Amino acid sequence: MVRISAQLSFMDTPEELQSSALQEISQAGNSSQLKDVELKFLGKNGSIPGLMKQLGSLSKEDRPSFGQRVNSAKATVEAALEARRAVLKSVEQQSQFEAERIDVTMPGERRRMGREHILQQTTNKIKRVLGGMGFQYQESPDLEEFRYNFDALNYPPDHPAMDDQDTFYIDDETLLRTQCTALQGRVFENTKPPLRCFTVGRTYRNEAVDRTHGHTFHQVDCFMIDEGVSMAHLKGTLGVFARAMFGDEVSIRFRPDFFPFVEPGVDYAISTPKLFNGRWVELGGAGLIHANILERYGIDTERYSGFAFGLGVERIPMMAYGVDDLRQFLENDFRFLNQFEFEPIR
Ligand code: FA5
Repeated sequence: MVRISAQLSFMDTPEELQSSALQEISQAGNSSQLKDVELKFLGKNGSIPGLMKQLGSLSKEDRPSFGQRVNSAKATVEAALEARRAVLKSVEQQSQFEAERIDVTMPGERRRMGREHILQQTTNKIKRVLGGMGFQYQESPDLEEFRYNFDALNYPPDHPAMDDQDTFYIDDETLLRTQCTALQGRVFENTKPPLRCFTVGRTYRNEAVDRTHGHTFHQVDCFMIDEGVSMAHLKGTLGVFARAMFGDEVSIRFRPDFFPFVEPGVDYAISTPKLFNGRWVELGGAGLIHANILERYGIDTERYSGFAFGLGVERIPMMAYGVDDLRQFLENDFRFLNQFEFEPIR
């Protein structure tokens, strides 16, 4: 290319700039490099617009043709930029799609499923069994009034039996219930016989904790009042309950025991060939509801009588699975808890 003027001789011609630009455009590997090339050649201070600034120093005759050559170089570079931009954009989009591609055939992330705690499973089963026998489930508070936990249950004031249950007192009138039997007074206040109720819940005692005694444990308490209720009804009910929990081969044994709220009172144990070589294992206490309690709530003892039984919920899975330390139930160690299948207790 012939230089068009002495003043421009040290500068590139439009054609030279065009060809450098086209080369750099073809070499630009991504949009941002291409943008740099565009700025370099066509930007405000770019080299091609820079040529136009030289127009004033050209002769009048040279100006139109030089201007045309600059414009043509500019148009060619713009077109090349546009074409390269389209190519790079599609390549970049493609790789973005690849990076963001979701493979719907990949297995999903498996969430760890929780399961009901073994004591909850046991509680559910108890509710189904007793509910199925016509006992109505009732909630009662963990934070209980002294009068329901003791007075209403025929404990004479300062009776030593209260000391058996080392109690967590909140104040003189309020305590953490030591036994679910505390539900009785709440029901008898408001419900006329015939009635059948039960509850399952946490109980608290200031125990010297060991393998079979917790400070926080769970009890079932169940009672009914109707005409002619006897120890035979109690034993029959406990037999059905025990068979539902431990299987048909279970036997049940009553031995005399004392609780202020029953007369006669028993403790009861079960035995089955499948568990502990058929050894008797104590489950809880039971008896006929004391006449003092019925009278206290205006229930005609000539007509009505009732039974009540209570037992420790932990005892059931301990026996069903051979767990020898009940502290494990509340330690929340998954290695222990995950051993229990969902519907385990037959
Ligand atoms: C009572 O609590 C009576 N309310 C039961 C009752 C109800 C008798 C109705 C008569 C009529 P006792 O303190 O024995 O009784 O407890 C009953 C059962 O709860 C025990 O046999 C045992 O299975 C469980 N239990 C008692 N203390 C603990 C403890 N610290 N840790 C775990 N289980 C316990």
